[in-house]
Amino acid sequence: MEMIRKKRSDNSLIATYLAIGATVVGVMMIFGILMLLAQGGVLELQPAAFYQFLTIHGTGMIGAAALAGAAVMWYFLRNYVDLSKKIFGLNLLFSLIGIVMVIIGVFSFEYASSWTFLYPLPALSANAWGTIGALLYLVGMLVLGVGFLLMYIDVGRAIIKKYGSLGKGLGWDVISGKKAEADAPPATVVASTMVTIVNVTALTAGATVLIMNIINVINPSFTFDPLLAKNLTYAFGHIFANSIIYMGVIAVYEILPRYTNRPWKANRIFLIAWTMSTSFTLVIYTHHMLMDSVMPKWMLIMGQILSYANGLPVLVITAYGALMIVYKSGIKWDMASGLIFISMFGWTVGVVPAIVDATIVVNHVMHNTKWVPGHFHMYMGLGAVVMIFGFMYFLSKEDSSLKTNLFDRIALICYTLSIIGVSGGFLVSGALSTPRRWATHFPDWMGPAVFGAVSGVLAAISVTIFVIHFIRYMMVRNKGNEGKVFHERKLA
Ligand code: HEM
Ligand SMILES: [Cu+2]
Repeated sequence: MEMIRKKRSDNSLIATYLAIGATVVGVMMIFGILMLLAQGGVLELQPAAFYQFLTIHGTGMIGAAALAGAAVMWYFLRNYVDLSKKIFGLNLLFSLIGIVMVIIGVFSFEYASSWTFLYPLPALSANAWGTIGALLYLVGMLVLGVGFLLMYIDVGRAIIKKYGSLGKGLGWDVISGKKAEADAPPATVVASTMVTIVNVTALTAGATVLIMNIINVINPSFTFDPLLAKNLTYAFGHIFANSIIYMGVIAVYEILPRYTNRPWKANRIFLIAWTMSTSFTLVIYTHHMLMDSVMPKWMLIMGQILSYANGLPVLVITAYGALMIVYKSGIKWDMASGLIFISMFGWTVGVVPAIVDATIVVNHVMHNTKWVPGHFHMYMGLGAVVMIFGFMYFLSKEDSSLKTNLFDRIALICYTLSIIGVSGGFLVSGALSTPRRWATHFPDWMGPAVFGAVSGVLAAISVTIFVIHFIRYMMVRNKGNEGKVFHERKLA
């Protein structure tokens, strides 16, 4: 009983993470829609404003989705290892401070480097923005990153304490045959270990290059190697953005077994897949460097080959596992299980154009086109973020007696179609060779942008419905004992 009470009180912090994350995702969609309307020639928008929107949209989406993804990981991981709630709370605080600084930097001081802040752009803006804007943005990102870094260090500590090492968290002793498959770490622990390894690396690289940028903004005579900066920046950005889906997928591993009464076993193949994706994720950021002819050729070739393979092991093992666990299980479809299943579809479909783009020959033609946002909007918008929405419905069902209604179900269908529309619009634009990150488009390029904007409106409305349901759950559970009564009832 004590345990349940403690967990229920932790749930309110987890719910706060999710409410903030999902709300920010919804608000950022509005900036996405405005950008598409501007590109589509429907809305008159100053280019400077477009790039501010681009910056806040990219930063906000990745930051908010990572925040919500961390909540999914934390909710389930605490059942296996002893996590620090203080540090988890601290991460939220740091993130909020960072977000506020970024918002002020972008909207009050017109900072607009896009979320990739590629050196030396923060300092060299041709007077588009000044020192204060750049500092607010860069320091804000640093604060945000430090919060996440602390959290992953705590997660790593807890996993090492329980399992002996991060290698054992990935099940290496099972892979090597020293331990039986039956004693493999749970899927949640494996995924959390992977994310800890890649994100501690990513955040360290990110903090390093942010600090170098900050010094360069304050004192322009301090310069550093732009190629090193680009490597560090993409090591951060690529890995951190990727890690969201690897936190979200924990919802798949935990929720589907509860709905089907079948366990999700971490067998040897599963463990090997996760170890492969761990190492690939760390090195394939080099696919962002394919245009940098000064990079060592072997690195680019490696980046190319491994990019094909990057997420595939985990994706295949998870998609296959999800189909197997659901097949003839008599699963009850509701909002949570439905969203989780759709997320597997979005992830799978979104990876295909990514693999096409990772091919050097295609990359030379496609990389700076809207083909790229086309694939990542699919696997972020219909993969990672949907895992998070699915988890939100799961939590509200598990933790209260709040019922879903027809609106929720309509929103699920509308959301799915709308993200296919947004991503499809980007992919068509890419096939027409429309460059990405251009504030204005030629008339030939405008059609798919307008189509994407209309789809985007549908997505934003759907997310609003998801968020309203979740806020209602938070209100119900704050009202007092309802949740507790529910829990006791279920346990009885
Ligand atoms: C209604 C849904 C959405 C719409 C209408 C939308 C729209 C846009 C647009 C117009 C761009 C700029 C494209 C260009 O380069 O010309 C963009 C970029 C981007 N979006 Fe979205 N988006 C949506 C959802 C999302 C979601 C769910 C995520 C991630 C969780 C996301 C993450 C990003 C990122 C990371 C960029 C790249 C920013 C950059 O190039 O610096 N978006 N989006
Ligand atoms: Cu990448």
